[in-house]
Amino acid sequence: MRLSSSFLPTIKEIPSEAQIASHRLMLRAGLIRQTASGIYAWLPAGLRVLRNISEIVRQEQNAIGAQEILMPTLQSSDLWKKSGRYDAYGPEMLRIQDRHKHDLLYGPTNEEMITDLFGQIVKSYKELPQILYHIQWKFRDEIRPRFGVMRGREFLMKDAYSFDIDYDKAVITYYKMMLSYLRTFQRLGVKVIPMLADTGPIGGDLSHEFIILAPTGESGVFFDADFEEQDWLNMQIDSEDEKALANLFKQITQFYAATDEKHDKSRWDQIPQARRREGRGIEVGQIFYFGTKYTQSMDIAVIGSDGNKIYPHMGSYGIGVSRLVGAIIESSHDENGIIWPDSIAPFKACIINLGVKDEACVSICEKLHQIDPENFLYDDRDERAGSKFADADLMGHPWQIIVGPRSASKNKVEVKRRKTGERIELDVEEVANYISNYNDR
Ligand code: P5A
Repeated sequence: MRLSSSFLPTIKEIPSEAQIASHRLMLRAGLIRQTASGIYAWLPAGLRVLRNISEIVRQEQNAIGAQEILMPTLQSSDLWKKSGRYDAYGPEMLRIQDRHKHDLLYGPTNEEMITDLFGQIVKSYKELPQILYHIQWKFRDEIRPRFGVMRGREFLMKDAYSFDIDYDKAVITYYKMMLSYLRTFQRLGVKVIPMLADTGPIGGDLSHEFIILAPTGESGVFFDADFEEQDWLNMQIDSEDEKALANLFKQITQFYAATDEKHDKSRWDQIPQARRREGRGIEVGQIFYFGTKYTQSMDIAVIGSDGNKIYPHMGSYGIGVSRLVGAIIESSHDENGIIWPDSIAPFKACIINLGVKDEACVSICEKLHQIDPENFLYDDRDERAGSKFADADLMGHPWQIIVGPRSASKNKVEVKRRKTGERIELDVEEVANYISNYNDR
């Protein structure tokens, strides 16, 4: 993509409406624009990040046998009246009437709809377990939308729902999802801590939030410092091995980690003072086990092996895909701009042409651009070097390939790693290999 003809508007000034770094950077780097309070349009660079995150989430859901579907954003109120949540959900739910005066709503979550869908299709215990998920926009009429996409009104969520024959199987699915989440967040390049959490309007008695530590986070958190030392993912767990899953869960939960709503002072006091960590964090995911809450209230059952009705045990599992864009920036930026993890960067590299009127520069840039025209952004604008560097730093491309007249005459370019600032001079022909074989120390 060529910067001169693209829709990638960067802003030099600091937007006054944004209170936290990630919101400021998302506006300045041209990822989003607000269209109404808590509602955002995603511009090309932002959309690329959203898609990259979704793809990693999708791969890790598929890897544990979850199946992707797509449910609509609009739901009939009838389902919610059955479960009893239509009134209970309160003013956060956006209620709409169609021309026939039917009550609709813009889905804040999909427990009811999936339970109904499951009931239409699955009739026998033999068809269990099932894990279904979609990646779809949600609407919650938050009283105080703030921090940009972190607490939006319309936001993108991955929500998965599981159906199991009994409690024992359902908790295994819960553990499996926890493993999948740890793998997902690791691939996204962020450090998360699963913390015991309150279940709120979703319900149930077992829940964990996945928290990225950040001083601007909205959740108060308490955890054992030893938690940060653990490397669960090196344990090589097979997601079909029930014993290994239960063991992972045991290992994780032996360390104290809780959000403020679930903080247990007596357990806290037993942790040596030096290991107690108190702080703030951003909730990028939450998982729930709520048993038969919805299957029973909506009377959705399967036939068991003895011919009797069984209400499947359910869980639901959310990842805030759009919130993650803000949360990742919040934990990965410096004074000059965003520092994208390679796995989700909108562009792998930016080719910075410092001599747009110099034949050698232009020809080298064109050649480099051909390595990967989709993922190498080409800054071909006739601008000052300083403002090109500033934009590349602001947009956070993992690599900058700097092409200036002096080195271009010797067929050389400079390659800069955004994360470390490390620079190296390379022959033009070496660039592709250098970037693709690079390992961070
Ligand atoms: C689990 C999936 C649920 O809704 N039902 C389906 C369950 N959980 S949750 O914790 O309420 O939401 C899941 C994740 O969505 C993100 N999120 C938000 N992101 C941006 N703006 C919001 N207003 C917002 N509300 C929730 C969070 O990352 C949350 O963990």
